[in-house]
Amino acid sequence: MTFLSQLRDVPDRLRKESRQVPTGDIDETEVEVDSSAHAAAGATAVAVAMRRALGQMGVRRTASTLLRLNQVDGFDCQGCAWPDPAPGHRHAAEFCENGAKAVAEEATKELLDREFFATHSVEDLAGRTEFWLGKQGRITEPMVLRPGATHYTPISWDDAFATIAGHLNRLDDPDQATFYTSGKTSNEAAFVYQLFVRAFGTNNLPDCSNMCHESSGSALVDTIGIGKGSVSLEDIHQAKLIVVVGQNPGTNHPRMLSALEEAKSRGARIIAINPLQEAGLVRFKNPQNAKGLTVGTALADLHLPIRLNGDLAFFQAVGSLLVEWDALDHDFLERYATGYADYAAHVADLDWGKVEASTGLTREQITEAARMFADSPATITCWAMGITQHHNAVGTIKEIVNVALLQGNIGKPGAGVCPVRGHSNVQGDRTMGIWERLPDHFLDAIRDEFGFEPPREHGLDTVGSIRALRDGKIRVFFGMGGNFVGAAPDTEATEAAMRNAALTVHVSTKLNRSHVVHGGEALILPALGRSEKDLTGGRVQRVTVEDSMSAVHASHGPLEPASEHLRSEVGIVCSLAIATLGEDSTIPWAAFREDYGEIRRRIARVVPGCAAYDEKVHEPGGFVLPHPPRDNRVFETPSGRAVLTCTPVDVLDVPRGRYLLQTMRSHDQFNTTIYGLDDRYRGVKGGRRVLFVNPDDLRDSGFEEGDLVDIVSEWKDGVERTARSFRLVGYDQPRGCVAAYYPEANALVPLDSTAEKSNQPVYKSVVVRLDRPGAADGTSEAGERGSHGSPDQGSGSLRDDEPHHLS
Ligand SMILES: Nc1nc2c(c(=O)[nH]1)N[C@H]1C(S)=C(S)[C@@H](COP(=O)(O)OP(=O)(O)OC[C@H]3O[C@@H](n4cnc5c(=O)[nH]c(N)nc54)[C@H](O)[C@@H]3O)O[C@H]1N2
Ligand SMILES: Nc1nc2c(c(=O)[nH]1)N[C@H]1C(S)=C(S)[C@@H](COP(=O)(O)OP(=O)(O)OC[C@H]3O[C@@H](n4cnc5c(=O)[nH]c(N)nc54)[C@H](O)[C@@H]3O)O[C@H]1N2
Ligand code: SF4
Ligand SMILES: [Mo]
Repeated sequence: MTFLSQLRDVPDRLRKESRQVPTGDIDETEVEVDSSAHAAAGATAVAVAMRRALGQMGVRRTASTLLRLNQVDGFDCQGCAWPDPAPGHRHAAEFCENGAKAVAEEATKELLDREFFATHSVEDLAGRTEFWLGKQGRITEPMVLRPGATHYTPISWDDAFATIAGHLNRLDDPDQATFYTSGKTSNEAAFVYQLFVRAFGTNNLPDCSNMCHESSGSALVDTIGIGKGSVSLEDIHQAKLIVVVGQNPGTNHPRMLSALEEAKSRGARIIAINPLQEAGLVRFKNPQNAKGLTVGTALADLHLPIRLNGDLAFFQAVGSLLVEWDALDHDFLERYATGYADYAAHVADLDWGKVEASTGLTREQITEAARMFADSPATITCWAMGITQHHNAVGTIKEIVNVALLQGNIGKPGAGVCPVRGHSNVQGDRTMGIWERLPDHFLDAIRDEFGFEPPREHGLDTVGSIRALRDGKIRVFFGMGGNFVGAAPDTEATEAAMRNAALTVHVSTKLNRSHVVHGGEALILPALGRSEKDLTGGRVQRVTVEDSMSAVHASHGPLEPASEHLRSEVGIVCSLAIATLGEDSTIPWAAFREDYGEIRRRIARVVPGCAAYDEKVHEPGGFVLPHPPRDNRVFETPSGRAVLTCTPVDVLDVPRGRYLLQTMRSHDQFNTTIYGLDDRYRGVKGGRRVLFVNPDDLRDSGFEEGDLVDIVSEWKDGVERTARSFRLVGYDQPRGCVAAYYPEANALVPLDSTAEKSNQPVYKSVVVRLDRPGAADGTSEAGERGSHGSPDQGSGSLRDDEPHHLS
C-alpha cells in the first residue's frame, strides 16, 4: 500500500489526541528570528564552545577534558560517530563546537542530590521541559520511586539490583521484559548487556538504531551483504565527487566539514541534496574549521533543494541517465553484480513527470547532477536521517546503492556508500550483539562460548516494544542510557505505554522525561560518563568504541567521577546479572566486572571480525573491522554478488491545505538533550517552538510570520494528533515542506507510521495542517476552524480532497 492510499483511508471521525509535553519553563515569547543571520563564522563556533565549556565545567575541567578529547590516549567524544584522523594527523584541538558542548553537558559541576528529589515531586518534574530537566545536573546516587509514591527516594545499589531481579524473576515469561540501548554504551558494556539479556531468556533488545539507521542496515544487507558503510576517512579525502544527502553535517557531524574541505582541496566536487540550505554545505562561511579562524566558502558546488521524500525518485533518475549515457563500469557489473538487466529495463521506463513531481526539481537540475556522477571516477554518497526516516527509506537507500554499483563505486579508493551514524557508539553496539534479530551464527557462538542456549525467536524493536507495553504484554522496561520516552514517536501513545509497565529502570547520567513518565515502580541508576575515570574492580578500566567507519579504539576518561556512588555500565550489568541469574550462572560476571580485558577476550572469540580484540584495540588508533565489499569486493548475499534492485517511484501526494513536516535537530541540542535555545545557523535565538514555512506558502496561508499555530497531523489509524503553539517563521525551502524541531514535534508522528521493512518511525514526512491555536478542540478564540488553505477542510475530509503535487 502506498503512503498516498494510507492517507486517503483516514476515517471520517478522528479521535483527538492532544497530550502536550511541558512548555512552561521556557518563555517562547522571547524567541528572536533573524533569517538573514544564517551563515556562521568559525570564530563564533569556538567562542560559543568555550563559553559553554567554561560556564559548566570551570577552567580546570575544561582544560583536562577538551585536550584529551579524541586524542590517541584520551577519550572518545560522546557526541556523534564521526571518525578521528589517523594517529599523527590529529590536531591539538580535535573536536568541534558540539563535541565541546557534549563534554560540558556531561562534565558539568552541577549535581543533583537527594535534596533535589525531596524538593521536587515527580508530578512537579513531569511538568518541566527536557531543557530544564537536563540542566539540573548529574544524578549522583541510585533513586527509587516506590509504587504510589510522590517522590523519588535514595536506594542502595544492592537493594536496587534486588528490586529489579525480583520483578524480572516474577515474570511468567522473559519476553515480558524489554531492554533498550542508546548508542553511547561502550562495546564492553554492550557485550555483557546483550549476554545478560539473552541468558535471562529474551531477544527483546530494541535500540536507538531502530529509530536511526535501521533503514540503512536493512537496505545494505540486502544489496551488499553487510549493513555498514564502505568508506574510510581517507576515502573521503580521496573522493572526486561527494554527495551529501539528507544530512546536516555543519550541526550534527561538524568535523565532517573538515574532511570535505580536505577533499575539496584535492579536487573533489560536492553536491548537497537537502530541502534546506544548511550552513557549511550551502551557506557561505565554514563554521567548523578546526582552528575556527579562517573563513571559507560554501562547500557544495551544487545544491539541490529537493522536496521532502523525493530522494528515491532522484537517485533512480540519476541511474537511468547513467544507463542511457553508458556511463557504467561494465567490468564491475559483470564480475560482481547481479540484477543489471532488470534494472536497466526498469529505468528505461522512467516517468520524468513523476520524478519532477516527487523531487520538486527540474529535469535539467537532475541532469546536471547526473553529469557530475558520470564525470567522477570515484564517488561517495553520504546520508543520514533525511533519508532513513521516511516510509520508503529502504527503497531510497537501495537506489543510492544502485547508482554506486552502476559505476563500480564500491571497493575502490575514494568511493563507496556512507551512512553517517549518529550516536558515538551506535555502530559498535550492533557489532556487539545489541540487535533484536541477531543472526544464528552469532547466537551459536554465544552458546559455544558460554554454554547456554540463547533464545532464537526474534525480539521486539523500539516500535514493537511500545506496542507490547501498550497491550500489557511487556511488564518491565529497562533502558541502558537514552531517553526512550522523549525520542520515540507518538508522545501520547508512548507515554501511556510506559505508564502501563510494572517497572521502568533507566541507567542514566542526566534527568530526562523517561524518568518522570514511569511505570508502577521506577528506578534511576546513575552511571559514569565517558569523560570520567572508571576504577571498577580497583583498577583503571578502558572501554572501546567503534566509529561510523568501522574503526575500533580504546577510550578512558580523565575526570574524577561526579559522585563516589556512580557505577560503570559494565559494573551495573554484571551486578544485575548476578542478582537476577544467581551465582550458578555459566557466565563469569564477577571476573568481567573485575577486568574488562576478560570481556574483550570473550568478544574476540564470539564477535565476528574481532579476533585478537584485546591486543588490537590497544594499538595507537585501534583497528578497522573487516568489511568484505570494501576490502575485497566480496558480497555475502545469497547470490554472492552485489544486487541491483527495482523499486517503483511513488509520488507522495499531499492533500490540498496540508504540508509535509520534517522533524529535525537545532544547532543547540543532542537528540533530546537540549544544550541551549539558539539555532544559530538558522537564525533562531531564545526558543524552540518554531515552524519553518516557505515564505510563499506563508503568504498564501492566511497566517502571518510570527503567528502562533497548532500543528495537527491526521492519520489512517483514526487519531488526530496536535502539537500546540508553534511560531511561524518564513524560511527558504521547497513549497509545501515545513520543518520543526525534535522532540517538540514527536507528538505528531503516528506510532504505526513506520518505514517498510525496517519499521523505523517516519519522522521526516508527516502530513500536517495548521490550525489557529485551540481550533482543533474548539477552544479557539475566533471560534472558527483555522485550517490552512481551504477553511472547509475539517478533520476527516481528506478523502474528498483532490490530492495535488506541491512543487
Ligand atoms: N550536535 C548534534 N550532533 C548530533 C546529534 C544531535 O542531536 N546534535 N544527533 C546525532 C544522531 S543520533 C544522529 S542520527 C545524527 C543526525 O544527523 P542528521 O541526519 O544530519 O540530523 P537531522 O537534524 O535529523 O537532519 C536531517 C537533515 O536532512 C534533511 N532532510 C530531511 N528530510 C529530507 C529529505 O526527504 N530528503 C533530503 N535530501 N534531505 C532531507 C534536513 O533538512 C536536515 O538537513 O546526528 C548525530 N549528531
Ligand atoms: N522526531 C524525531 N524523533 C527522533 C529523531 C528525529 O530525527 N526526529 N531521531 C531519532 C534518533 S536518530 C535517535 S538516535 C533517537 C535518540 O534516542 P536516545 O538515544 O534514546 O536519546 P538521547 O536524547 O540521545 O538520550 C539522552 C539521555 O541519555 C543519557 N545519557 C547520556 N550519556 C550517557 C552515558 O554515558 N551513559 C548512560 N547510561 N546514559 C547516558 C542521559 O540521561 C540523557 O538524558 O531519537 C530518535 N527520535
Ligand atoms: S564531529 Fe562529532 S565526534 Fe567529532 S568532536 Fe564533533 S561531536 Fe564529537
Ligand atoms: Mo541517531
